[in-house]
Amino acid sequence: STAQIGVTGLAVMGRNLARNFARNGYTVALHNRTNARTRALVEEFGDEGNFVATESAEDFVAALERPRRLVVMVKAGEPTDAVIAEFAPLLEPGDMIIDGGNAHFADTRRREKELRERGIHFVGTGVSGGEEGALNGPSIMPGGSPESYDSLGPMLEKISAKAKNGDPCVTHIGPDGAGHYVKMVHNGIEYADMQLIGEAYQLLRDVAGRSPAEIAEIFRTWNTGRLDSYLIEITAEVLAHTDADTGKPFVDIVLDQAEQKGTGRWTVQIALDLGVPVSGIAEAVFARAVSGHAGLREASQHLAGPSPRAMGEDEAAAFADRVEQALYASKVVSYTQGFHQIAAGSEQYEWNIDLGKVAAIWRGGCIIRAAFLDRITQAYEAQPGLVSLLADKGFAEEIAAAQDDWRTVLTTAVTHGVPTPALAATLAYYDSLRAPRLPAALTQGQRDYFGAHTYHRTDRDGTFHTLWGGDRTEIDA
Ligand code: NBP
Repeated sequence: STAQIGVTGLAVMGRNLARNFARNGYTVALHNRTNARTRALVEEFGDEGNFVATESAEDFVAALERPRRLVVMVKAGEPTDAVIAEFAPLLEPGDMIIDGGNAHFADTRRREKELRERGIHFVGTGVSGGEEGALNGPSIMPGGSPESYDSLGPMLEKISAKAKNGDPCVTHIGPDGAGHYVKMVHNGIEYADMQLIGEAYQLLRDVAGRSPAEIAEIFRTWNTGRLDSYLIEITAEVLAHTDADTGKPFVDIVLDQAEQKGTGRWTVQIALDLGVPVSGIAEAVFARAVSGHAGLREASQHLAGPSPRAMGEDEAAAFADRVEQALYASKVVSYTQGFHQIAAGSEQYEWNIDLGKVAAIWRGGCIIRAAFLDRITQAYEAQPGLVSLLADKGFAEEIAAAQDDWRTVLTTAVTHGVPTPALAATLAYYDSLRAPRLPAALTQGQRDYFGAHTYHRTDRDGTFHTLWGGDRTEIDA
């Protein structure tokens, strides 16, 4: 038993993670259901480090030094349970199973509990950064017991991405499902980011009349400022790309039906259960759904829209600047909503998640890495009990400076008939929080009228009902 870590499941993610461990000096035991994958890895990359290729579960487990650290990178869902069922009987108390797949945190909670009862640490771990990240340094979000992090943390810190200041992009998120939960919300925020960028693109295209190549340049400029992020960077690359077959902009030859694997949908489903308004993320998930309803869209081509309006050159240039303001403000709001969801999950499941640390480990490696995450960390460090990112003075001031443009962009979008669901939902959230009074008072009145659901008053304590069907006197309920 010579290997400090083992990886089973050697498709793109597992194979790159195994190589990453090996390149960092660890001896890595390898295993895959289909042995051909294991052999291929050793053949192609065996000279990158020390690998111990194994072809059975028993040999794999025997190759690992104790306490064993066994990383599972198989397809999430039933395959994960199958792998646990295969390996758990071969393990001993104190050993660790690290699930790096995109598991649902509820599954992780169940698996962690079952394995804990057998003395095995189950470390549900979010891994972000795609195959590139897995190889060169992902952002890593491990849950599970503090003891497991003591043993595993230093290794994860070594293979993880590093932020610009050198900090490793990994931290112990919290017990049982906390890591996979945070990874889920990370992906939800990623959906919102992508949708907001998509809406900004469409406004620049359809309202400001810019070509994809011109928009690529605009995004490149934005990427040098406060929007500096991986997603803005790759957006410029995609927009600048020309299709080799047709010579057309690549973005114009791709079918406009967005697919999804489910983590965005989970985020919204859980947000509904917890009562957390993540409207930016929800609109992003719905926008992908709308795009995929090809028949519905086809049948709607006759629906009326506004008369086309052309924008003068000066106006278009000024509009592009306004779109940057709107995109930034909406981005701040969607992160605000995502962090609210993490805080709510942390409270519900007693995870005690440090929100500032979550922002800090997203600064490198992951898909939503962005310069402004530093600001989020600073905001939570300055005020650990911060109720909302919008309550941070710095963010509030930035949005105050952006809001006129944000509103102009949305009224322009409406006038031109360009759909901007996520930009609009995030502004509506902002205005809802700001509003001194909400029509919820009327909602309560309606509920009391049709269902005697009662209401509270602003001027005195108690629960009340009005006799709507009678003389409309108010009674204590
Ligand atoms: P896949 O999700 O495509 O899974 C393929 C692997 O699962 C293969 O090693 C396969 O073995 C194994 N497997 C399956 Br399928 N059923 C199995 C079973 N019943 N027992 C044992 N092994 C089984 O691989 P991936 O794209 O590398 O992703 C791995 C995990 O990482 C997933 O959970 C994914 O959601 C997550 N993730 C992926 C990304 C990404 O960018 N792709 C990013 C972050 C996280 P075989 O070779 O014998 O078929």
